[in-house]
Amino acid sequence: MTNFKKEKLLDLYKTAYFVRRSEEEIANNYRKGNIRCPTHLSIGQELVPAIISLFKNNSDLAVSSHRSHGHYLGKGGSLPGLFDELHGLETGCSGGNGGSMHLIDTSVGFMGSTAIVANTIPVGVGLASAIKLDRLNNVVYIFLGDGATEEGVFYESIHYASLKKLPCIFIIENNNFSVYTNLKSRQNIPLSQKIKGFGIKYFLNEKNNFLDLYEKMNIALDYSRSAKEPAIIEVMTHRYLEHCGPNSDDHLNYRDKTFLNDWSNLDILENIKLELNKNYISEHTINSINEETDLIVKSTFTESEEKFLLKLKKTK
Ligand SMILES: Cc1ncc(C[n+]2csc(CCOP(=O)(O)OP(=O)(O)O)c2C)c(N)n1
Ligand SMILES: [Mg+2]
Repeated sequence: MTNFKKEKLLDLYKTAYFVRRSEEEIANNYRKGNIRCPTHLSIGQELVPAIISLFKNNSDLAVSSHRSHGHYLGKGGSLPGLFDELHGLETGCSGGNGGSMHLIDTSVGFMGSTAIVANTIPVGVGLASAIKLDRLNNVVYIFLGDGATEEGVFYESIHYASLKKLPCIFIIENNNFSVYTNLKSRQNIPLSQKIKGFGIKYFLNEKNNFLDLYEKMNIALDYSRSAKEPAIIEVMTHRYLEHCGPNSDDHLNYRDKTFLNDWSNLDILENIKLELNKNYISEHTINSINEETDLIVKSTFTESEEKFLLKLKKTK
């Protein structure tokens, strides 16, 4: 753990802040109408992307779903590629044809995200199968939400991965909601209990505890890589904004006040900052990281937007 603190804490903060600022930039500019695709932001859910970035290995693969900006960036996906994709430009990571829910950057092993809930889960299992057949030493991250575990294909996929001993890690970001419906109204038995029957190693992470997730990710990765076995990590998390779009929808009251307060006290950036302070990393250092990141994110977005406006002018 001490090693983690010394070597990784700043990197963890940098990625978490970078992912948050990138999505805030999207939210702040969305109302202009230049981004014309539905956009599911993961502001508040930066823990998983930040942890993933600490295990950077472009030969490890990843797939994701509709809320995938963080996973794409955490895996090292190109920021101009993301912003250009949102603006529908040919220079976007999917050639401008896919928008926010169809991201890809194979140069860093991010093999794609799609809009159909649970759609990429079996694709990830297929990739893990190919890795095993090719006798490679890599793993596949399969990112999904709690809602996706209600699709039959999730159970088929974990069954197949367990049966065939495939090197993949299912990372379930459980934000307790599928659009407006909470987990209790949708599932009668805890996910962990259902998973038990499939004989897959299962880990739970709660309360944005990044040290705990780092440790569990390490164990899961070592295990999956060496034993060629799947693992599941369920990460309790929280999205700050509406299901789809740049606004808060807390006034709709589908998430009760205590739930919202509990999570706002667990903000991942604030959590990491507390740990940075404990490790005598100064406010000045943190501010410099923030300023440098703000500059990169803002200038990359502006550049992308200008390209979009120029294209719009030409087509008029
Ligand atoms: C097969 C399918 N059913 C329904 C939808 C509509 N839909 C889009 S996102 C979503 C909720 C998914 O919840 P979850 O997997 O928990 O992800 P979260 O949005 O919470 O990140 C639904 C129902 C869809 N895109 N695909
Ligand atoms: Mg959810």
